[in-house]
Amino acid sequence: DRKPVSKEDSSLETIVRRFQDSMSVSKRHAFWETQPVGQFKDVGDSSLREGPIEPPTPLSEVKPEPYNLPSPYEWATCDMESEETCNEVYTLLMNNYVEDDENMFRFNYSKEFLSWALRPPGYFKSWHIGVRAKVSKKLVAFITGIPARIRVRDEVVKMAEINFLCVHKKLRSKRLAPVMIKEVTRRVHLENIWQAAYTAGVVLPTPITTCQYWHRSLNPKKLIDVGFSRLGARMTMSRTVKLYKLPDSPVTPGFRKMELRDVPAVTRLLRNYLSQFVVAPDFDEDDVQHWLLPFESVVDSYLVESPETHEITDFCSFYTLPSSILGNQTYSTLKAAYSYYNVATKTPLLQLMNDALIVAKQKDFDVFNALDVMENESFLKELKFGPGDGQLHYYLYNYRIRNELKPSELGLVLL
Ligand code: MYA
Repeated sequence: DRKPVSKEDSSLETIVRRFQDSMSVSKRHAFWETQPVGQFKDVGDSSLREGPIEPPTPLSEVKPEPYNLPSPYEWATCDMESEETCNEVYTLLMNNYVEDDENMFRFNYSKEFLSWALRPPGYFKSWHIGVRAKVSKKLVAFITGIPARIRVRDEVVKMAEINFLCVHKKLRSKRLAPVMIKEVTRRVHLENIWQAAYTAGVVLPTPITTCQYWHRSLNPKKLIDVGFSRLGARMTMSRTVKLYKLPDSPVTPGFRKMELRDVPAVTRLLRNYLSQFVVAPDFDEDDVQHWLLPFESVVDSYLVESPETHEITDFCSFYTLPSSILGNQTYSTLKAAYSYYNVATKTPLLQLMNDALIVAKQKDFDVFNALDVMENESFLKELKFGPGDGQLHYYLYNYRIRNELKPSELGLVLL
């Protein structure tokens, strides 16, 4: 029931889980069957039109009061500008958020990351929803939305991006998640927004596409020591270290860190690039400044400025998302970089991404992760990424897509 902390794929468990996933279309979903999402029974029904599944209702018909929680709990809007609240959210997620299938790693989003991810231009505080124990006031569950404009084919749709759904381990399987999803839906509706986008590691009705994580070792010795990867067949540690060696610094002339003055050029480059995908964000300059301007230990962005014309021709970015290593004597954290948005118009994408790997290595990341979205397939194998055991399913709420998309038709990366 999660978004995967993917690690290198080498196990029978993966085959078993894939099989179970493939059978899960026949599973009943008491909650999801009541929601305006593509239902499994409708897969392949070409009489259904693309677009909103339900029309918006008048705002006066949106339930004005919150949904009921079990009586020991109460709703709490989380002020992510408050350091204290940010700490509470951080701690809940650090101890209870997404783990890999074998419970070896757990996402450990930093406070700075959470504060950045939840406060983009035009964000709503009311969409940062906590559940507290009434007596102790302890934060026991969380779900968030942020506003986004997402283009589906030639339609730009106002949506909420839903993320950080988390229920404390001791409160699992009590049907709290459906109440939280209904409550965030209600609060999104109150802002006159009727669609949402989200990702999950679990199969629900019905993914618009299913992507795979790929991993590029930067610090193979540590990755092997902590069980993230395994020594390949007929490989020694020293051959492995040599295999993943990278140059000390980027090779592309004019490769440099993005700066504030680059926002207009990067916006143009990115908008033009993303226009080719079926589903992609509709970024303006404010969005680019928020999401892509480098922010220490949160997001890194580089570009290529032509040494002759000073034109910005290429761009690459990644975000920082460490995972806690559960129960290792030597190491407590896996430092992971996640490929974000990349655009190559002049430099070959392969070379650009190799430079991204080089700077990630310089910054001491252990691994560089990427999904097979956009044009990523074109560099994964050549740059020595290996397939992960984690799948990531993408979903839209109250918006039907007629046929499943290929990962390469998707231009959206959610954090
Ligand atoms: S994905 C990350 C999710 N978080 C984790 O994996 C962290 C670790 N796990 C947990 O904290 C809990 O296991 C969670 C479930 C909270 C996930 N997305 O309360 P329950 C359905 C959607 O008894 P619990 C992310 O953050 C499940 O199929 N539904 O279960 C994006 C079942 O329904 P049904 C999920 O294990 C979130 C019901 O919940 C997920 O205690 C997008 C069981 O509830 C999941 N990841 O708690 C949310 N996992 O019977 C949707 C389970 O029908 C947003 N379930 O199968 C939709 C758009 C809303 C806005 C609309 C605006 C217009």
